[in-house]
Amino acid sequence: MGITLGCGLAGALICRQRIAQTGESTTAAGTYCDKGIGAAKPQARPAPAKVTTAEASALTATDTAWIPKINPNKPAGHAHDGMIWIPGGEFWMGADDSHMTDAKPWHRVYVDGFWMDKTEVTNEQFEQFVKATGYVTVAEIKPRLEDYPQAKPENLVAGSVVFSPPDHEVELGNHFQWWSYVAGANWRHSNGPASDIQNRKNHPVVHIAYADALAYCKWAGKRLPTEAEFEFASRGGLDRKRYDWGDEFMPGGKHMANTFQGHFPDMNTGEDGYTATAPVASFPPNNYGLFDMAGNVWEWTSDWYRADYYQTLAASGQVVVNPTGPADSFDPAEPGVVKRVMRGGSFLCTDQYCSRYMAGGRGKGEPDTGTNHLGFRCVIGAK
Ligand SMILES: [Ca+2]
Repeated sequence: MGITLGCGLAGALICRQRIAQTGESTTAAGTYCDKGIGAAKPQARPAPAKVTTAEASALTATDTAWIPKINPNKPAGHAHDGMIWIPGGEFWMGADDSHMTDAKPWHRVYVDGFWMDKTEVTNEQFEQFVKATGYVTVAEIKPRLEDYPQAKPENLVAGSVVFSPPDHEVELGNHFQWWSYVAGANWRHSNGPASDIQNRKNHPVVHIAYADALAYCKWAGKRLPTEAEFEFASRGGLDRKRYDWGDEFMPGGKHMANTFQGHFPDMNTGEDGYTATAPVASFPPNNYGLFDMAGNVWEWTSDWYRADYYQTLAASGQVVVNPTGPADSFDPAEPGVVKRVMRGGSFLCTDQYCSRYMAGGRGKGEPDTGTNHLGFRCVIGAK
């Protein structure tokens, strides 16, 4: 999946209405990474704010001899349980993939060292947080009509968005064919009221809205990673590789991440062992010892999402130091809908639809919307 949903909680409540309004039913092959309501209409996309793609490409082409540098691996302060020291340094950030225009171009970034959770936050960890604080997640609260004035009152029920695949092949242009807003779905009931997490304590917590992730991180004395921190960490010191572990998706025929196999979205064969979330750390760690930085569940970062952000950074011609994202959000696929960046891809990612489990792949989602393939992890940094 290239996106979490394409229309968030508000959209989920009124999504059929929005589909009817757009009249969208198909899209060109290979464009699903930018998919959203109103996507696949490139003629409607505004030009980047500060620099054209051609200019940005020319800039980076002159700098390709630049060699990334990893900082000396000396942890700052004492060790933190369950966390890994990420040394920081300079690296090439982004990707060069025709299906991921928002991840272009390659640009140079420096990040300070930081500590990062070794795994995604688990159900067990989130349960400890809830027991200690009485926190109630966004998905457990009935939406208010004043916040979603376009929603039908009968649809204003607490719930979240769940992958609900059809049993037959469908056009990939309409993601509402496999996403449903399910009343009673939340982190304790990831597939709806009839499901529970009794046997999933070590799975990543899901149905987490941005505010939920922030609340947990604050309670834990941590924060969310920036997008640049996430990518630096996920690359594990490798330079411009396609995946966190190298250029080959399945080295030696081995699955390196929990992704989707079969036929999307109707037939998930689970050849990698899992048709939904896997217990954290079920797949090999990257070079830094981090697990599931690709696949399993999408993870929130603290950056606002702009499709043109990397072009703006590249145009500076400088190594960008500790970027924290643009000042505002703009997704040409859904103008007017603010989104945060998420990273890593999920168990639903496949090259049949969108392979954003790639090291430079970016995701995006509305802050109020959790799904059953979206979680998070935290960092402790200098900032
Ligand atoms: Ca899988």
